[in-house]
Amino acid sequence: MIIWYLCVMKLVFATANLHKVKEASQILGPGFELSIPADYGHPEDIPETGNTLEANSLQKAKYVYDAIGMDCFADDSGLEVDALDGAPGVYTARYAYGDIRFKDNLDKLLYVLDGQTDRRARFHTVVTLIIDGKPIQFQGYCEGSIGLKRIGTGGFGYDPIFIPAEIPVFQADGSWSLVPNTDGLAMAQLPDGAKNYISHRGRSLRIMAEYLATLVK
Ligand code: ITT
Repeated sequence: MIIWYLCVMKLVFATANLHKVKEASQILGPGFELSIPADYGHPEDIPETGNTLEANSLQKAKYVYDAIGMDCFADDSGLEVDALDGAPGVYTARYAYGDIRFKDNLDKLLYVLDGQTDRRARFHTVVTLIIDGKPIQFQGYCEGSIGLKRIGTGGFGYDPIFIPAEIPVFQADGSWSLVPNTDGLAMAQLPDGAKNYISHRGRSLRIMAEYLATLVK
């Protein structure tokens, strides 16, 4: 059931990643009240055993809907690198797992791309929304490339080595416009609002919000 209370929509975000929760709250704004499975006594890692972002996103959302019984959504995200035929993709969170040569995922990706001139890549998010038990998916992409080293301290995950192709510039009228990222700024150098405007998560969640708005008209 869609619950409106003082025009606020309550949704459980099926994640244990608090960076995602912070971004989703900023992206969706005050019309949404987000909670997480840990708020309902489910702090465990939600299983992700699929071979695609779509499958894992659906698995996470269904797990939480079955456990908690509230309208919810999940976000499964991956970094798709052209020179690696789309890897690490669905394995982005575990890219360096078990490989003792690398201290973390970014370290491994920089190593694997050493000397590679084609560094094109994109972040891809699949959001699965479950309302009244019915799932629907939304896609979001952010095109860019993999930098040569880590830059910046904002965002999370791969943001210090992801160079978005376009960045938003704040206009005097309060809107954003997109311009080519000629300075090669990393995602981790952008303010939160700028990242959310161009990010895979921002794009997919805004489409979800538009869809939800159609349900309550
Ligand atoms: P949940 O499954 O609990 O939501 P997670 O961190 O495991 O959290 P994913 O399975 O979607 O999330 O894995 C996504 C991986 O991609 C993970 O390594 C993240 O650090 C990275 N990632 C996702 N979104 C990102 C973003 O906006 N910026 C940088 N890295 C991101």
